[in-house]
Amino acid sequence: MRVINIAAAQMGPIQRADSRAAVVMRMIALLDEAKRKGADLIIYPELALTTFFPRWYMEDQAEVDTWFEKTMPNEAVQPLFDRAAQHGIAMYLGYAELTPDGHHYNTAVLTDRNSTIIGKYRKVHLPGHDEFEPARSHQHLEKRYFEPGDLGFPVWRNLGGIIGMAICNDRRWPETYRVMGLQDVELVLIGYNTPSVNSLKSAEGLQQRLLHNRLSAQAGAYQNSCWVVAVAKAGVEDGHHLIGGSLIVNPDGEIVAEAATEGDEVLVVPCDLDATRFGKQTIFDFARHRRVEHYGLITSR
Ligand code: ING
Repeated sequence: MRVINIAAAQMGPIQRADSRAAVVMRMIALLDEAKRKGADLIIYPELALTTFFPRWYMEDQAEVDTWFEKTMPNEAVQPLFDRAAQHGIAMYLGYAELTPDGHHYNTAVLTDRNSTIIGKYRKVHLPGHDEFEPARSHQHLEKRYFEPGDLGFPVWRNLGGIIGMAICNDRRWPETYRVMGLQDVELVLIGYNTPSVNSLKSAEGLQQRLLHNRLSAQAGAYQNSCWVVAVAKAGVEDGHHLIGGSLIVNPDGEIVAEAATEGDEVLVVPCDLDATRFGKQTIFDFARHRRVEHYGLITSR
């Protein structure tokens, strides 16, 4: 048994006018609750420090950059890092990263129990568009504000297991999980901000979004015999609704916990990393069963 007590820390809406300080206070409250429930690791959403700003069309790069963190940690989030170290809880934290040489990424970091950053991931699959599209009920300008991630899909040893990271749209792509699966990943951490209304296909409703959220995480978990934790920023941000549905999926693809609200909510589940072994040694023993000579199209197109 290699049990990690995992806290999925779903966050409710962050309004455009909300300060990072106010958000960090909410995150610390979630962290304290996770501690009370015995957590070893806490997962926050994608872009957890601000509203989902890619819904807003901006032309002034100086304004765009106000949504980005120039260093991590920094003055605004240091209280969170300090509290996590005090609790001895490792973190997955999603935020907008502006590098010293001027690159913009949709990023997540993984810390150890001392709040030391041991891993960084930059979102590879950027959905949406890069110019204002009047036909849309709302904009989704991730391709305008972020560059595609340049770090691939690494995994790290932490808390006695092999942990990988992804962000939001990444969870819809099987390649995301398989590249980590080929590195023997045991736990995939994902933050997301998912609009409940498709800006082009108004018919796709909340229930279908929640179905696809479950489907993506369950398939990734089952087909790579790993745990998947997907955590939402949810609720209505300046009139725009984001789905909740944060969930924890076991290596058999079964949902073991799912958020009941669209607000700040902590789910804590004991996850035995050894539960990944059976699948990896039998049905998903990649070395024994995969036939890579037939897979060329996946990397060539
Ligand atoms: N958000 C959404 C997501 O992939 C989206 C974008 C929604 C794409 C619904 C397709 C369908 O969950 C982010 N931030 O990627």
